[in-house]
Amino acid sequence: MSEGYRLMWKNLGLDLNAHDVLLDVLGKAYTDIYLSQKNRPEGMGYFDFVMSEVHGLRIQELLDEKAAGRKIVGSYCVFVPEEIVLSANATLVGLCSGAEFATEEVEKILPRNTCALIKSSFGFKLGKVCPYLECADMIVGENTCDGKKKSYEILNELVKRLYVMDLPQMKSPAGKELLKSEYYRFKSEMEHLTGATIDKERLKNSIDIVNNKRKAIHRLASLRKADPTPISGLDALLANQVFFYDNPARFTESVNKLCDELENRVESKTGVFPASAPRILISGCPMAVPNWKLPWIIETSGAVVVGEESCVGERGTRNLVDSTGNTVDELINAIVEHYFEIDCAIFTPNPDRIEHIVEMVKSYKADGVIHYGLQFCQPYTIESGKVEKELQNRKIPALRVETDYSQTDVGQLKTRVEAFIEMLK
Ligand code: BJ8
Repeated sequence: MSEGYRLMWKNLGLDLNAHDVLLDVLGKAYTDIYLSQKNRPEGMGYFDFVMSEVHGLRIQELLDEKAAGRKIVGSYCVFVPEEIVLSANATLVGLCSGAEFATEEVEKILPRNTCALIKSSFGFKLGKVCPYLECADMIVGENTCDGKKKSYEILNELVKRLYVMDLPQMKSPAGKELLKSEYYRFKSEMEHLTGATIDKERLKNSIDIVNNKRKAIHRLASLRKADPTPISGLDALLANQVFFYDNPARFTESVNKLCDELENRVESKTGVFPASAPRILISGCPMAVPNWKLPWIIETSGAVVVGEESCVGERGTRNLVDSTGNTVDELINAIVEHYFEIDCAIFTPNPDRIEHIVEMVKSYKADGVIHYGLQFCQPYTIESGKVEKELQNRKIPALRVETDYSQTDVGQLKTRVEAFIEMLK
């Protein structure tokens, strides 16, 4: 990445030496995992560029937005509605939590048996290596799992402005009411942060912008149903990860351009893997940048990932928000309806998620499901037993894996994944 960015990083308060180490590791991982893939669509060139500039040009853009009076809001969860952020004249960015960093420091303030995602978010803060975190005017936390909600009490002491959103735990009428009142509270907070008034027009416009991103991602997902699939699971995951960082309009345009190319590939039956490659659906915890471990293991073991039942994937994007409402309240209701359908494992009970997994197996013609649980993630690892049982009942092969962000278990995981793929063949 260009030397010219060093001053920008320094002004943001990053630890330049630690940041150099992070960029080195990231760059090498990207080269080994992404650039070594064969027969990639040309449209992935855009995403390669985004990744090469993820701490450079994109940060410069955000700082330019700030200089022009826009606010930057960071979040860790798909329950934070981008529609409300955009309509307050602010930009939402997902905060990195997909790599280990400063683990020793983190474990001084969080228990060792905390999931890798939470530890990672703290590691990026304590290690001073995340320019997104440092340029955010406000960070939004959410009361989802216990690990997150308790750790936000500590994060609150480390960042300048943390706002915590309460979230329901049950899909009941009272749960929906809570979500609605929390989205109204968030709307007021955003208005207070930016000085903007969120009216009907602004909301409608923002709903359309975010829906367009989702429509492009739906188009990409649907092209992966083809056999052979025209794009690797790794590349499709990257597009889903960039969803959280990029300028929304540019992202939509780039994904649609990629899809134009993929349509031609589907027509000519050009695939990245042979048609006989077993098709895998990944289900479970979200995979934030640069967490590519499991899909990389799967796709270097002779199978292809055709879908992700995940918040960085279909769980977060599958439905659109109805933008036909005529009042702010009707539009907020539509936003609530949309987000209330997210079947995160923090909900109890959570039967819709299992139905969604089964529906995805059918529509993506998956041969098997690999359930991905992060170690110490109680919601997903506990729910994985139910998921596995239900899949067995329906004669869908399933493998449960539990892992973290380290590389120490790669060999062991690969052996299990290879055996599963052999069985599918
Ligand atoms: S809506 S999945 S993005 S909460 S892995 S931190 S659950 S212990 S990430 Fe999530 Fe929102 Fe739900 Fe999606 Fe806790 Fe589990 Fe860690 Fe997790």
